[in-house]
Amino acid sequence: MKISTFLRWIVTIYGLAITAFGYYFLIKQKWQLEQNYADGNRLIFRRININISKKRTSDLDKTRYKIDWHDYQKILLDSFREGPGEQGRPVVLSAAERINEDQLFAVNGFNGAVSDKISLYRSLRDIRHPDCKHKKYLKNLPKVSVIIPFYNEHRTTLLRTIYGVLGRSPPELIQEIILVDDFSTKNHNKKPLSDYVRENFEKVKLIRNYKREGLIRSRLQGAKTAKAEVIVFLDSHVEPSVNWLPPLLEPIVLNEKTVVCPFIDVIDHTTFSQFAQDEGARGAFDWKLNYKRLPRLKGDKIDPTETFESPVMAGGLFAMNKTWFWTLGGYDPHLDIRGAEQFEISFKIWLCGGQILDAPCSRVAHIYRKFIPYSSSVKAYGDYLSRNHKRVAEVWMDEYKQYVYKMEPSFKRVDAGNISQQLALRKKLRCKSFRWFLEEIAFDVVQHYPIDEEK
Ligand SMILES: [Mn+2]
Repeated sequence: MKISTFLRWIVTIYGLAITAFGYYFLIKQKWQLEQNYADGNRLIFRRININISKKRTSDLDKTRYKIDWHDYQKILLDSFREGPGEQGRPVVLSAAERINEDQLFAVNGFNGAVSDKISLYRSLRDIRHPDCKHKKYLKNLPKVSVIIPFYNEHRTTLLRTIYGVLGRSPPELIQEIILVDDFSTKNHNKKPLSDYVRENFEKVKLIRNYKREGLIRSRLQGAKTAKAEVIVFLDSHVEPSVNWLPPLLEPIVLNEKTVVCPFIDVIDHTTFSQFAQDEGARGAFDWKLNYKRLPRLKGDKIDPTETFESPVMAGGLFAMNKTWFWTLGGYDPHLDIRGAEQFEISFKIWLCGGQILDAPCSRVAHIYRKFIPYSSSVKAYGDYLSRNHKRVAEVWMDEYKQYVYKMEPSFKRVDAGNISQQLALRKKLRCKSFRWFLEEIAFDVVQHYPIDEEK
């Protein structure tokens, strides 16, 4: 073999090795990007990302780069916890412990004596879909102000709500927790609570109403003082589950007009055991404006960890961009106490260009009371339930309000008060018609609750 042929071989092999290494390097990089940007439907973006400059990549990182937000050390520590109610297990009281049981049940609508036996921070069972347990979310998530209004809430259920939020959220995402006391009359909600909050929490603020305003205006009060980019509303007797927060926030980063609701699990009012309500449903209404749950759509079930559209939110647990909340005027401030607010905000979000998603990987357990322990009529506000519903029907439901009045004639007789501001807002934001909502978003409501239905 001539030396020149030998050299030619060497050069060729060397060239091939460099090419192979180059390919290996590219494929490895692509694989890493796919890991980071894994999202199933962003294949095209991933391919493009390989060729873009570093600066461009860092811009894209804000909306593409994902991490595992789970705190595995904490999860492990929680799994070792033992004691009454730990791991979401039911609690049984001894005869001696049952002395106050009836009295505490009567004033709360749930078993306050059982609550008092459970640690203020307790572990829950992880009942999320297995695929949620390693799901990644955007690294760049906004901070939140968690707003928790309360009225005569039992001491330990209120504190457990706070410890649950602080214990199972990434600390860097919690700007503050805002407690709004709606003029409670129980002594422990007054100075003892102020003292406890001051001595034990850095991030918790307590603001108080000077007369009974109700849940709706209390939420507005909290939102007014909120400092973070995103506000999260919670009830005062909930226990957020593991990694509940990132799945609520990511969809808001991708579209700031998106409002995201967690799955709401059940804490039994008698034993405080924790269990799932079901595998999720889409929120809707009947023509008396009762909240109803409709089956999920077949297409939603392809990926059980993915968010899905819901026409009406379940209650008052949701995350929302603060600016978007105020663009929509918050809640109608003339809705008194409680009732119809979930319809008002849901109709408004959809009709005025936003969307509501349910996030199956975000779960918050909630105590559903056995009964409402305080008088549901607040004298100063008269028949506020009918008036609230009528305001919503008049402002948002167009010609469809007549079906509500047909099914619930009592609404027709009440005075809705001045709705000119609400109507002006609807006009200013150029919100769509209720017909559009029924055709595009809540398209199966009429199938389940026909509009010509007689009583
Ligand atoms: Mn509640």
